[in-house]
Amino acid sequence: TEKESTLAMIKPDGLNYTDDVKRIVNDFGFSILRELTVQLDEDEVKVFYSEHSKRSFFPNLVKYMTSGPVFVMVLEKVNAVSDWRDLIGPTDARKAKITHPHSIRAMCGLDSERNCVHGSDSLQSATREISFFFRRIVSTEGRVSKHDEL
Ligand code: YYY
Ligand code: MG
Repeated sequence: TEKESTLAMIKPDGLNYTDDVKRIVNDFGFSILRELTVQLDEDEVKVFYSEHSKRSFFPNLVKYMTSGPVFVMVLEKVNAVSDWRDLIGPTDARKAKITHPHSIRAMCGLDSERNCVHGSDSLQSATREISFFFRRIVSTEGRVSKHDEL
């Protein structure tokens, strides 16, 4: 069983929960390979979320994601992609509060838009999203090599 890397992000309205999220990251055995606080601009959000560009919520998503800095982490462990998705819970934080009360979105999210955290949905997405933020990290099969320099 190989280690994987995934991209975790705390969205602008979740930054107050950074310590809580990092405690959960550590408790569940993830290694934090990279951390970055960055203010995204509209064009960057449009690229990051390009798969949703035709959705009616897209303009609001771009507004929300540019409303302040985000905190990004590359997390590594066996099964990192699906384990992180399980920890954050369903997209709609209102639903998360009912069906996954211990999830991160239940803790700090508000609704299906303002859901306070992101997690890559597949190894392929993880590779794309990690290189979006950390261009000079070369990843193979979703795994970030610790030997690559930033
Ligand atoms: O992967 P995940 O974040 O759980 O959900 P997606 O369906 O990929 O949507 C990405 C992002 O878009 C979501 O985190 C918030 C926003 N969004 C929204 O604003 N309103 C919706 N009805 C669905 C998604
Ligand atoms: Mg998604």
